[in-house]
Amino acid sequence: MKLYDYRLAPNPRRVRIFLAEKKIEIPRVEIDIASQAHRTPEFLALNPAGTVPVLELDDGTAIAESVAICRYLEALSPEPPLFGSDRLSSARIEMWHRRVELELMVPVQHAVRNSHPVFATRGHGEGGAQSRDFVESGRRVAAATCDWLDRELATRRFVVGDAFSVADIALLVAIDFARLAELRLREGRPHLDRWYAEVAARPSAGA
Ligand SMILES: N[C@@H](CCC(=O)N[C@@H](CS)C(=O)NCC(=O)O)C(=O)O
Repeated sequence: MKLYDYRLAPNPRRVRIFLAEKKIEIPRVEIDIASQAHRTPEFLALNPAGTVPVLELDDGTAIAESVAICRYLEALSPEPPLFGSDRLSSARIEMWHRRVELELMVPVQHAVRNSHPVFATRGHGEGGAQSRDFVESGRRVAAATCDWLDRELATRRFVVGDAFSVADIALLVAIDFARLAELRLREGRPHLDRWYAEVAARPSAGA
């Protein structure tokens, strides 16, 4: 197997952290998005969506989408379980993972894409212009979600109970990525901050 990766991007980081938690080591191929390496015919043949991460299996099969890749790795190497260990924990992890993705990662991505200079011509406005509306709504939704998570994390160690899971990975990556939009999501949220300190100190966080 090998992972098509980009060091600076959030979605490949989710897979790198997942691999590190599983203690799986595989070769990485750096796809430099900044120089359009994800737009070459070779890469588009692998993933027509033109996005990283992509996991390429030994028989040449390509799996895109970070969660699909993590699901494959979980089936390949079930320990430690990061998608839950029984039907209730699996359902709760799925619930929170989706909330973190839809209510935090997506708005954070909207804010970054419409404010960071790297995306100057790839915003959500007319002709790829950056849109202040997307920045404002992204910031508002991300802040509201983090208020919610702060209240939740007052009652437990990780996003779901006492076990680190794929939902924690998504939350860590979203919070770090938000800094590109000048969003300091831990500020004024003591429980989220306490959670962050523990999760960011795991060796996998540097993967
Ligand atoms: N839903 C996909 C999103 C993949 C994605 O958007 N990847 C970004 C990097 S984080 C990318 O490749 N962007 C290419 C571009 O901006 O053109 C996943 O979870 O893997």
